[in-house]
Amino acid sequence: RNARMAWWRDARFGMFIHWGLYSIPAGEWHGKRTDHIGEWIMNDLSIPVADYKAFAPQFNPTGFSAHDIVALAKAAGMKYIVITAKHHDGFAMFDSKVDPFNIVAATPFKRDPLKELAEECRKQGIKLGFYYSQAQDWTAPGGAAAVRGDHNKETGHWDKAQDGSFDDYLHKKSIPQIKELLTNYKDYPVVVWFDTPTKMMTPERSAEIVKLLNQHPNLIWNNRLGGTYKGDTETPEQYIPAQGYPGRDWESCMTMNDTWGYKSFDTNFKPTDTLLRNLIDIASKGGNYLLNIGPDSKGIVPQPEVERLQQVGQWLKVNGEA
Ligand code: FUL
Repeated sequence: RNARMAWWRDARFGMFIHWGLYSIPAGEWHGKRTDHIGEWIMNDLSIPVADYKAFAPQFNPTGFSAHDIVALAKAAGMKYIVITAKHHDGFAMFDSKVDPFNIVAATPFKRDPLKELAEECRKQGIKLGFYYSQAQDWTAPGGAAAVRGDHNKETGHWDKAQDGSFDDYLHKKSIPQIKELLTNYKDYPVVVWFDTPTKMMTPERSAEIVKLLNQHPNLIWNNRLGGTYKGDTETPEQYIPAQGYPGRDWESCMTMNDTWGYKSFDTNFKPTDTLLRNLIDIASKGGNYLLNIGPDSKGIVPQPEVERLQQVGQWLKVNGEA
């Protein structure tokens, strides 16, 4: 375990990327603005499955450049990237044979950003990990949904199209896609970042995924898989634990504004010195800082995020060991 964690413990600073179809509504749908995080818009505004899926043919992020994003992470002094391979909306940002609701099969873009990032990370010498929402999936029949608002109190669903068996979803989509992610990108991912297990990820179901993960002995995964699995890393979200986590590896994930997925009207960006103080605070307590960017529907990283990352990198160059 110590050998496996060594690079991660040295890294201190990584880039989180939340990017998906939700960058198209960008926080607003049919004249309604969500005051919650952008990648939750489908759930928060109860968007029907068919309407949400209709974003896919509109998704053509020709401004996406794996080269530029990896170069930006490097310029910032970051040592790894973790990107949303599939968020709760169920849309796969990678070439998936398991389910056609993905960026290659369902959009005019037809490219696999994970593959392009993997190639660039290899070239530019930084690590790559994948975020995967293993339980919540709001567009696949049977997928889980956190119970919110006036949705079904048991399933969290708001559309008949979401009806189905969770075990079917798990065995026909979630686990097969995790397999794809673990095998289609050569030496990557080095991290799998699970999220929101919900009550559906029982110990038995979680164990099926652990079996897969164990076939990749160098893989690092977080504490959000489910069951009683603690994973390798604690994941404080949007805060820095006062005392760190003695005896545990941990990573504070944080946004620069108030959303993970792009929202056109969220301009509440933290100043660069706050980001630097966070990095220093976290590093001094033995943790990692996973700082998020949210590319827009063209694949472009918002300018305020680019500027801040460049400034952090400049500071590290002068004052740090980067
Ligand atoms: C949360 C998710 O529900 C958010 O959308 C985001 O991905 C964050 C990092 O984790 O729990």
